[in-house]
Amino acid sequence: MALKAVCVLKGAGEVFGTVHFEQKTLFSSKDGGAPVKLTGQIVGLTPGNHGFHVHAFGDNTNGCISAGPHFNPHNKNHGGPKSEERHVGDLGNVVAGDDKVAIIDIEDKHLTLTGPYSIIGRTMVIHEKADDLGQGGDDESLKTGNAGGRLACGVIGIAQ
Ligand SMILES: [Cu+2]
Ligand SMILES: [Zn+2]
Repeated sequence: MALKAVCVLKGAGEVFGTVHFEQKTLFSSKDGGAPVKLTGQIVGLTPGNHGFHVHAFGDNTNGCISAGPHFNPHNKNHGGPKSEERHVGDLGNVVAGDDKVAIIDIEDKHLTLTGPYSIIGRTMVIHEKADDLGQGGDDESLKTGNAGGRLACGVIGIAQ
């Protein structure tokens, strides 16, 4: 049985997108189960890298800012998706082409759709700038990756 979730990202500007999530077993990879697969696309982006994260709260009351910081249940520093030291929500960058479209095709071992650390009910955010993956050499790099403003976001919900 696979768990499925979906997120529709919207913002104040022209950026929007859809992300589908799928996890093949009920356990996260860290518990010996399956990684989460993310597929979809985000449009309206400037060409290049854009930080892409799961943020802590499923709250869009004041737009994407209400989603709070990166989802970080284990109190780690910010990092890249392949770093051992990373927030659970750290998915690195997605890359937009000259057509302003970023195709999302990610497999991540830290995310899970079940249990106490499930990302369902939290928010996906696409950022203005590139995520430096914690390598920027300043304090902000270890918190946000210096990815700048929040262009669009959406709450991750259960899909059929
Ligand atoms: Cu973010
Ligand atoms: Zn982070």
